Amino acid sequence: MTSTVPVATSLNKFEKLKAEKDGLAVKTELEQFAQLGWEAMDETDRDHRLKWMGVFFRPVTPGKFMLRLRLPSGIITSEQMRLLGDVVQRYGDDGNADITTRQNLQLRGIRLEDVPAIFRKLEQVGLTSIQSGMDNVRNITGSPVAGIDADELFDTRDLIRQVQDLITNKGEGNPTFSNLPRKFNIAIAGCRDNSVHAEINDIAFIPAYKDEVLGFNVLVGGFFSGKRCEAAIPLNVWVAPDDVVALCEAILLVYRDHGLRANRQKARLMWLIDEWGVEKLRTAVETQMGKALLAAAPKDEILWDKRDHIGVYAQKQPGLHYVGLHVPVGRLLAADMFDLARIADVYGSGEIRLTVEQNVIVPNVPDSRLEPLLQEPLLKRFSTEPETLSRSLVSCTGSQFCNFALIETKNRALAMIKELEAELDSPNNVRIHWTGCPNSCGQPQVADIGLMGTKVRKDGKTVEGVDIYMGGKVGKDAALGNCVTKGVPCSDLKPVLRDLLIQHFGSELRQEVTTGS
Ligand code: SRM
Ligand code: SF4
Repeated sequence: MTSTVPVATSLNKFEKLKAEKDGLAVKTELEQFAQLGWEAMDETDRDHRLKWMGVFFRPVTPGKFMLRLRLPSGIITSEQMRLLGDVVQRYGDDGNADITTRQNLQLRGIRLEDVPAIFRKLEQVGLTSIQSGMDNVRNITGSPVAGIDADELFDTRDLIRQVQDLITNKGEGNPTFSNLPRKFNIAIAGCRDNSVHAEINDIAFIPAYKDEVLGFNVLVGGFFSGKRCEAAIPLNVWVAPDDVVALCEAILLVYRDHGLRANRQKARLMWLIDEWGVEKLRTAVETQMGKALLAAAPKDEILWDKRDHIGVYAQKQPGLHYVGLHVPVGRLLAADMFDLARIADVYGSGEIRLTVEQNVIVPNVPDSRLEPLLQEPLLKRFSTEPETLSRSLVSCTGSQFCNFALIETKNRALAMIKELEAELDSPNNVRIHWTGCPNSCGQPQVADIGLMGTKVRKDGKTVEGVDIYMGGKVGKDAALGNCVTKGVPCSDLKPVLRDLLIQHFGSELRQEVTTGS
């Protein structure tokens, strides 16, 4: 089945480039691009269509591409991690990897001439990066402790894998879903704490009982963009687990064929819901599925605050534990990747999990292996007991690699948190999220304190600054935060954050700061 995208009379730049040649077409041209080199190849293929393969041209570091993988549920094996470590190690100081806010990995420093060989290796270890950028479905998120959580309601791993296999044709590429009106996010939660941020996905499944059968209530239309941010709303549908894949397929087909395409700023699913109303979307989805859907269950099973999974926790399997490590702003070097792979092999079952907070979990650690694991030198940097402010720090890529960025984020976030921790005693975890521009990849609207990059005027000059968001609530009754202060120059930010932490989050000035000693 191929796309039946309606022909618009005047197409925007992106609809035009997709109509001229499907993004997936570049899959068969990679060898040719590798021989031509990034400077000589067609610019539209380089800057846009390569993203259908997960290969992102970076204008900030021309010639050094970013590779975005797909890791359903954020699960990766030690073998896969080692291979990715090999890839980034090859690029020396240019190479590293970032854990993303969708439980995924992005590799940096990639040379185009190496892409065909890298793809052959990815395939050998069962990894794919296909359809991870542009107008495709992004990495599908799920509980990072699915299958091992002592309190989980439903192990979502297999469902999430099935949805990815549908969308990508088991990693081969699927033209049925490669020309959506815009990007698309799906999350499936089987846990009690909404660890997927269901509310900010275009489709989210959250656990709910109907007539004593465990299935999912369905939310739709959540998204962030520079123009508008909305939490997902109920579709008024409950599905049994067996219908999850078919429902995803039906919603995607309805969105593909009816989603708005004229203006890219108004193309996400919520804009179609605005135009149609949620009832019409529901009817169209039923027609697509060829069957009536049940109404949503009156209540869902998200009952807890969101956990961050950092530390040591007993698994549902007796005698086994998962160990959550804090990875500062999600940045990994090749050596860290090798070390994580070794640790997973030596102490666990060779599996590693990633979280939407850009951290790592090592599952399946037996009682007897816990102590030696906690003594590993890597845990001095990737701690199981980080300080309260560092613990919940999240940051998007920022200007180091992203050309949309209005400010530097990751390095600044780390430096700022260290300075604040030196000045403050902070008894509570405070979720501070940095994002380099209004696209909100760092999700400032879900944070206790969200910092969104902007440009501001200071002393007659344009400098880097932030808009401050507060009030994001996660877990049960999740709600988006709002902008409370606009345009704070980054050079003036520390005292502003210090005051917010003292006034709202129970932090106190350390004695040595108050006495000046
Ligand atoms: Fe994002 C575009 C990075 C999660 C909203 N995002 C980009 C690009 C591809 C822009 C570019 O080409 O430079 C960034 C790549 C920079 C780089 O070199 O790393 C980028 N987004 C990221 C990541 C890596 C942030 C991070 O540091 O973790 C996340 C990758 C997730 C993944 O594994 O696939 C990432 N982006 C998000 C999220 C959060 C989420 O999904 O929970 C959002 C908000 C939620 C949403 O999409 O509704 C998000 N990214 C955007 C947008 C705004 C979309 C819109 O509808 O307008 C853009 C711009 C666009 O698509 O036009 C964007
Ligand atoms: Fe880039 Fe902006 Fe997304 Fe940060 S929020 S990664 S700066 S697009």
